[in-house]
Amino acid sequence: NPDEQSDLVVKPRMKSQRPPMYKVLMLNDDFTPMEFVVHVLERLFNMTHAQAIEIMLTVHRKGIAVVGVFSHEVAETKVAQVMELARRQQHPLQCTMEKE
Ligand code: NFA
Repeated sequence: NPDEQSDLVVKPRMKSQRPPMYKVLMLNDDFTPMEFVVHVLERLFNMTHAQAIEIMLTVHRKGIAVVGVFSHEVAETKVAQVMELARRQQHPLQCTMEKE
């Protein structure tokens, strides 16, 4: 009976469609003040002061760190907000996003 399960007849299974998530990454540079980075992390990524210092130091030491994981739309907004705050203060701070 071809409708019975066998090795050759496979029931279609629905894949659970979770939306892709995006890492927001912050890059180190030699000029942006540490306190500005901490301020950005507190303000835009809802971190405590202690968390913000920890992540800022990770970026400073390792060159790059994930600062959050969001939907595509939220990640794009966060990147744009970081870049706008940095631009307004004329800091070269860079922020980007990539698919998880
Ligand atoms: N490296 C910067 C400094 O020494 C601090 C910094 C940390 C910049 C994280 C960018 C990102 N002032």
